[in-house]
Amino acid sequence: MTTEFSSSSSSSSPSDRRIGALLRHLTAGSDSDNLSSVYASPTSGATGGSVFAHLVQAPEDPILGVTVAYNKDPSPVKLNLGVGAYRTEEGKPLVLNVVRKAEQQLINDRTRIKEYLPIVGLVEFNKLSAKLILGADSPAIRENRVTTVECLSGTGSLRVGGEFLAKHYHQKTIYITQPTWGNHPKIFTLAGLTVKTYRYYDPSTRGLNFQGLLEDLGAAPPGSIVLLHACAHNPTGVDPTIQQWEQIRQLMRSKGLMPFFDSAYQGFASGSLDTDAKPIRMFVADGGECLVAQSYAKNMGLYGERVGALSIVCKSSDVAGRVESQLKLVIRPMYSSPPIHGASIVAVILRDRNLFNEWTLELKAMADRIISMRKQLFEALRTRGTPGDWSHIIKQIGMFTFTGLNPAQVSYMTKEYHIYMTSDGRISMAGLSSKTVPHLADAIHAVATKTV
Ligand code: PLA
Repeated sequence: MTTEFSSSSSSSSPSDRRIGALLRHLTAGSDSDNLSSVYASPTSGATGGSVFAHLVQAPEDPILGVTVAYNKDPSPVKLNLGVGAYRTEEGKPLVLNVVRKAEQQLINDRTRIKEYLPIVGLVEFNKLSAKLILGADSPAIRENRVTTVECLSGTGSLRVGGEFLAKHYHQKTIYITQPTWGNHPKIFTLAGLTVKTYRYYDPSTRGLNFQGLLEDLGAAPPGSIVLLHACAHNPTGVDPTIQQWEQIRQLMRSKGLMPFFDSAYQGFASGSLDTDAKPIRMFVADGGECLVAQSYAKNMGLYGERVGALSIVCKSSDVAGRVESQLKLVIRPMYSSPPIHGASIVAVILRDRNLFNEWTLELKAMADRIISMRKQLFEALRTRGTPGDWSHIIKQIGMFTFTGLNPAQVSYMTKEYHIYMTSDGRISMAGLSSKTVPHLADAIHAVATKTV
């Protein structure tokens, strides 16, 4: 190494320069050695193994990996019921008409620019998002004690909220439902929280384990964070009734537990935006604090636009202002500021009464189609005389049915029928159509009548 003796520095003394020259002369023969040692260094191109050679191949994501496998299957009858993405009766992805109109408006507006948004995102979008989830007449909004930041869809909103809590909230444990969306534990662990579960689903009734839920939340240390699926629980499709929500609220408030709502399916469960937001509004109405992560992926079909919002309802506008200032410190080093296009589409639709009404109709049509798929699948199994009680297909709500099929049955259906779903037996009803129901029913009938 000669760099320490470099004589190129203009500040070096004549004697330094002489020593440098002498050293270069003495080591002249090793110049090429120097070069080869550069080439052989761990990150150089020529020789040697990769510095990443020790890595093992990571498994595909349990949900998104289903689509990867589906895409590789050449079968003409293949069916993807893995990821929760809406399909039309023709099995095609859907861009809502109202979204097309909003985009046209945006394109026609020549004054629109592509500057960075502020760290908190599009301010009008944030206001409208808070109104959509909390209700236009929400006292919390009126009293200016809600802070809302635009985030990268539901996932980004959960992550930002998680990191904010890990940094600033006194309790670092978050309780999530057993089972839950597979990404929840990863998001919150990486955000710096400790993840624990509370009982939620009872496999024997394929319904809610309400007693277990109350016991587990009742035993959680005071102040713990509790993740609640606002509606259309993923993966089970089982939601508490409004009376049960009220009991959950009372219990949580009495123990000072912090509600963190994940609202990924507003409008998809019942077809009504207001009905699906009710549990959240019950918690906000009592004057207490909570967090809400919203996604527009499903209800506006804006999956790839990655548009969502995190709202934190506080006790006073003063606190809300300081919370927002700290949220900015979480966001800035993470992705600096959110994207502009998706949020602009949402703002155009939410601010215009006609477009808003049109959206609610399209949303209802999607929810209704899913409900009709439930009925058709249930009927198809009944006419086949498939053994077992399949009534949960019509009782469960939202995008998914938690069939009760086990991993072996699922893999049999994939191998023999080219039907793709997550290994826990969850099927996306939104991926089904009248044409594909018989194929799915045949597959379920087959696995239910033979030992796989
Ligand atoms: N929360 C829940 C409960 C979800 O089911 C999903 C998406 C999200 C948040 C995040 O969605 P977003 O970031 O796209 O807004 N769950 C899907 C897709 C639909 C996925 O796994 O990413 C699912 O198939 O479960």
